[in-house]
Amino acid sequence: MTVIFARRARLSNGWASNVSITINDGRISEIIADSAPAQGAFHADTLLPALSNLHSHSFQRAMAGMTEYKSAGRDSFWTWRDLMYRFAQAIRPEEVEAIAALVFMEMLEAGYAAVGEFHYLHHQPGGAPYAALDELSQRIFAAAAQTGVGLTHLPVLYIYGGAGKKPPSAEQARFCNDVDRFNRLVETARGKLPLEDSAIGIAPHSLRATAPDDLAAALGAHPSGPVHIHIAEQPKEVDDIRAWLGARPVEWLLANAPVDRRWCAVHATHMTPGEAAALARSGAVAGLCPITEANLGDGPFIGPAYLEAGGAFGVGSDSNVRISLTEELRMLEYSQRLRDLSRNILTRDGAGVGETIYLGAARGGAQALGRNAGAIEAGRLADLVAMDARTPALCALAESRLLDGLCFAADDRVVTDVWSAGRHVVKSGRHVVRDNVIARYETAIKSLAARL
Ligand code: NGQ
Ligand code: ZN
Repeated sequence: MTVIFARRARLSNGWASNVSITINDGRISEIIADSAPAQGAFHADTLLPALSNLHSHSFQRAMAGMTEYKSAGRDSFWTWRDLMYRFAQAIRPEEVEAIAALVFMEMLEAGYAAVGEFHYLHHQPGGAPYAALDELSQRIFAAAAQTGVGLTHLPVLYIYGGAGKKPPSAEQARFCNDVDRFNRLVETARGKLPLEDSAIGIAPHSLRATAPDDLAAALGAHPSGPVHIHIAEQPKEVDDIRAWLGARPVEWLLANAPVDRRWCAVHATHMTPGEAAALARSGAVAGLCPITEANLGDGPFIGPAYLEAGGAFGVGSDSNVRISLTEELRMLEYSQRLRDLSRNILTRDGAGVGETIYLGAARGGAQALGRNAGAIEAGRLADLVAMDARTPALCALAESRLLDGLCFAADDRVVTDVWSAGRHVVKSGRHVVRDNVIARYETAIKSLAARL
């Protein structure tokens, strides 16, 4: 049993002072406001529900900074993808593990308690399976066990090279399975999840990389658990899907798949207002990755129409070019302001923007990961983050403005402690096995860089 005593905490019905929170078996068992600190309680300043990072390809962290130069006449998402595919060819299993451990550690230090790892590096270069079909899933599991991050593993179904059942390129071979082998991979990995609160879902990569019959077959084999899909990230994808299936991607998905609260529509960037309202009504979570979407030139999310319709959303760090919770949320709102030439877009009913997107992303991220978290409530997993609100960027703010200050005025250095399902993995701003994780990452990245 652990007890945290927080000077203040953001409970689901508002701010409370002098809050004692008891954690048993990874879950919050009791919350008492206006309490005195129990002996042996851990003292925190300001306690918040910790976010779930709903979309990550951890291996891409190791190529951060390697694609920020002109390679084509006009660089784009698609020219970045060529470089990324080449990079993905070189990675070995022990490197997958070391990179994922670094990424999970960085996420925890930024204030995330859990991650949805959208995992498509399955096989050897050229496409032959490893001796264990789920070898690379096991590497992700080892990294989650080492760092203590809450993991929702999302093995990816990747079959085709592009819309219209285009054959995969040689570089895509590492990603590919037919539906039968994919189902076997998921079931094998399911039996080996690393921590009690770990979960598994499925991720049809995109409408480009699957076809309607494969999508239906995979969904039929997995009637419960999270379903994540990349959708409508780039205008070319919208054009390709319309040419092939006769509808825009989100429009097609909503008409042809049983989209509901299990689903996470990753990006969902290029939607009409009608699609946005329909996606919101489906109950699915929009998986927004504002830093990566800016980095890759995807475009801004259609926030006003989606929020107006009451849509659920969460945030993910996708390519992991930069892992920062505060920057991710800030970029989400700033992308809206830059498009609309106005301020305070992602909020309704007079609540602050930072408060709206932080608490919304906490709930939506947990929903997308199939994780009973996202709010400080008895019975939920103890995914918690403590920040130091006495820091200069926050010390003058009223409680009602603290989350706005966190998103717009502060940075991740205000995070002091993080608990993932009650595991106290970040203390005084540092992950508890930080040095070890970094040493292993440095060894791995030097060996990998030498082969690029
Ligand atoms: C991915 N990235 O799965 O890593 C993709 C690129 C693809 C983003 N969509 C690969 N941001 O689209 O096939
Ligand atoms: Zn992605």
